[in-house]
Amino acid sequence: MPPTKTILLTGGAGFIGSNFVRLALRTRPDLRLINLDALTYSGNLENLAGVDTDARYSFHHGDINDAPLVQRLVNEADAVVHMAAESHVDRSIMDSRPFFQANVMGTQCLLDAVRRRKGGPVRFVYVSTDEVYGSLPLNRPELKFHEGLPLVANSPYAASKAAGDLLCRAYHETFHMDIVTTRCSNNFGPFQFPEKVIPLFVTNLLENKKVPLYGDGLNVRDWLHVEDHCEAVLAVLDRGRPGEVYNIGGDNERSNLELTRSILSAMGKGEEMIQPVADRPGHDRRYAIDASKIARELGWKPTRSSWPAALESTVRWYVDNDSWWRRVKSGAYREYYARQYASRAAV
Ligand code: NAD
Ligand code: TDX
Repeated sequence: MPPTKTILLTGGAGFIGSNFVRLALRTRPDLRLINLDALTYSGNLENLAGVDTDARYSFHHGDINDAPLVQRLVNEADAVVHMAAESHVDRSIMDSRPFFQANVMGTQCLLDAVRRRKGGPVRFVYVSTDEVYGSLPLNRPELKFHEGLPLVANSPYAASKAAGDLLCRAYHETFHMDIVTTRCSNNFGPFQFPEKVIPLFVTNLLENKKVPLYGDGLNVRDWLHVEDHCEAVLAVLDRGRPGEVYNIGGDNERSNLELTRSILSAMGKGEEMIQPVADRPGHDRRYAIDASKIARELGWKPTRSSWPAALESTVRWYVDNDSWWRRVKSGAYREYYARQYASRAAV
């Protein structure tokens, strides 16, 4: 079947974007993908090795704030999936400016290009995050994030993503544009930049370094395999209702301590490798997702996230892809790591 639909994907050289490209090319012969990515520190064309020669895929090196380029690519597309972002909470605490440039101004630039698209606006899927809802208490396990909650962002990263959510809402209400927003929980899987907790801990252990656990280690995250997230985004692209928000989650809550112990056990390491360090400022205590709306309306359910097998296969991917993470963990990464953990004294 020849492709019938062209998707402009932003941020396709990052962790989730590159997994989206792989999954879409493998499972969706009807789609052609244009990947627009600025190749910031976390964007890496190696993440696309092997699939980048597919005739249904093309890459454009550029910034989502480059209005003429964005307009040209939007004019060629039948839909936009917007994933490009500054994505790491700790970096947003060190310097929030790039987050507002990319996550707010970049989103606004894309929305304007879709509004002015030659031939009329097309569907715009905004990939947001559960962090826009703020934090849940540990002593109320029955509480979960649902789509009707107000946005209560606690980190500069979350505030920049929430601003994007509000822009999407405003463009839908004001200009009647076909915009759908997703809010997903923490992803894990291959090609994740080793500043995020799972690849950081696994690769530290492979280097025989300790793992820096923030605070009391009892903060909870809801873990979802990246391909489950990408399938949910495809379902929203195909069948999401205009103007709606869809939560995406794995119903897989783990404390950071529990996660760390699972990684240690998968790697045959002991608890002496845990280094407690000062807490992240404004550290959200618990994320938990009510994903019943996307299940009910779009029939999506996670199929790849069952724990501990999915975590163990992710650990194995980093063990087997030594040259990928060693290259990524060199150069400018070393400076970031030294700065980040110099400010987090061991406790
Ligand atoms: P990532 O940092 O691995 O990738 C981000 C990509 O965006 C990189 O390839 C980068 O080069 C590109 N990019 C950044 N600024 C750009 C700009 N101005 N112009 C063009 N490209 C630019 O991030 P990720 O973890 O893959 O996250 C992707 C999206 O999913 C983000 O929008 C993030 O907020 C959201 N999200 C992530 C998670 C998670 O657990 N990682 C969970 C929920 C939502
Ligand atoms: O060194 C560490 N030690 C530690 O204890 C790091 C990097 C993290 N942590 C803790 C902080 C969090 O409670 O682990 C948990 C997960 O941290 P991150 O991997 O930084 O993810 P998080 O802050 O939860 O945000 C992630 O999920 C939502 C993504 O980075 C976001 O892009 C996404 O929106």
